[in-house]
Amino acid sequence: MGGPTSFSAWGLLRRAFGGAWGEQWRSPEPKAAYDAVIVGAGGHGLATAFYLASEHGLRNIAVLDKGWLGGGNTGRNTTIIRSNYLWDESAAIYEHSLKLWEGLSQALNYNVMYSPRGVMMLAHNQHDVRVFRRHVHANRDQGIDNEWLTPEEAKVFCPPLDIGRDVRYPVLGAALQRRGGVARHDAVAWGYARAASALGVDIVENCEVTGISRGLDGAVTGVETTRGPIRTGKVGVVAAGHTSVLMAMAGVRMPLESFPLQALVSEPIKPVMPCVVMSNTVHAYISQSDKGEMVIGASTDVYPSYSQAGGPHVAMHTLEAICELFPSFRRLRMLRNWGGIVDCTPDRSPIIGLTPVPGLFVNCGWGTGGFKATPASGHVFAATIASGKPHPIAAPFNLDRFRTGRLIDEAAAAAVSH
Ligand code: FAD
Ligand code: PYC
Repeated sequence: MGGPTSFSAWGLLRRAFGGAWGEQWRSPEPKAAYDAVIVGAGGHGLATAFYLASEHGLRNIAVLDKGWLGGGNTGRNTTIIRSNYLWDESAAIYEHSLKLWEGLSQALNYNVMYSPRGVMMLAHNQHDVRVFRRHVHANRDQGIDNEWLTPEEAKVFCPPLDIGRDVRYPVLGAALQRRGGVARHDAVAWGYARAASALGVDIVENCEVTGISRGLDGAVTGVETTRGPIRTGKVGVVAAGHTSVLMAMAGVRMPLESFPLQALVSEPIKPVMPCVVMSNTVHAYISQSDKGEMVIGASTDVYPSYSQAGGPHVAMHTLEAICELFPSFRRLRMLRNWGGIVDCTPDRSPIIGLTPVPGLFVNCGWGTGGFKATPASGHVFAATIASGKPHPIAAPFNLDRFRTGRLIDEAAAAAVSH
């Protein structure tokens, strides 16, 4: 993909969809010094910069990316948005996000195509039924919408779904969050980038951070990059998949493993799929994009890796599951597949906040589920960087929990960690 001056599909897309911004915006040369530097121009990094500038008045800031903005997981995910998590800490941050999604197109003056078409999570065995019903009760206590459907009600909500009893994974019921849905991932990156850029933020592409410099007192003094050194007293690392590598540059060891996670899309067809369906037990989820493609996601590979392609057998398993749940999709041809690198913590919950290095902040560990968190993640991380203190919603997601043992064990509570 192209850099700032090259002729590329990305450049064409940006000009086509970016409107006035697409015509005028060029990735700038980095300045010698900034008040804060954000490493990673994914949705989370761009949202952080936007809220730093719009809510905290910090405008002399830069977002650096080794590639192009939105080229990481932000531009590779299946865009499922929901807030139906079990534990109060998780529900609080994902619901904060869902509320921000509801007004995001207006806030950014950019259509992110947020579409609350409902996310339905299928139960295939007694364990699933108990887990999802527990989620429904917990969410209602938390003031979050979630309801239990019988198989027949699930079929009414999603007509292509097969609820026959003679399949390998019969549908025993489903949890439905009606306010859940999807958005256009590229538009989220572009919308935050355009709004941050308009407030004076420098977004510098093709600028890899290769070192983090520290003073004699141990505090951050700047970053080394492939486009030269930059001085700053505040660095926020938001580089999903590569966090451990970056934090090691400052001598901080992270409790993270990186895995490939993949997705694929079918040829486009007329609208047939009215909602999002997730089946954690058989590891498949599906929705239909506004272009008509079926957007299908698989589970992570079993082995850690930095490869941006998942194992073909993982995709095959997913397609088998989709064909069984939706027999009418069997004849669809798959058009393309791709992968991203997600970083996962032992409790499958994110890390947001301060680090043992003064001036160094980290936001990572969103694993397979950080797209939906983009607005809230940026919002609470910006407040944390600006004040030097954890935002109350971010506070439970501190790095120290892996020393104290106060984990947020969303992974153990759900059928899987998605
Ligand atoms: P990214 O968008 O990956 O941004 C990180 C950036 O850091 C990258 O652009 C990278 O180039 C840059 N970077 C890395 N190292 C350096 C360096 N040394 N110097 C400078 N820059 C650097 N989540 C959901 O909520 N719902 C879903 O349906 C969903 N589906 C998914 C499906 C797939 C196939 C994948 C891969 C992920 C999915 N996710 C989903 C997860 C979600 O995509 C991520 O959690 C989220 O996008 C992370 O956003 P980010 O901004 O932190 O990371
Ligand atoms: O977190 O909802 C999710 C999700 C769906 C697919 C990948 N992650």
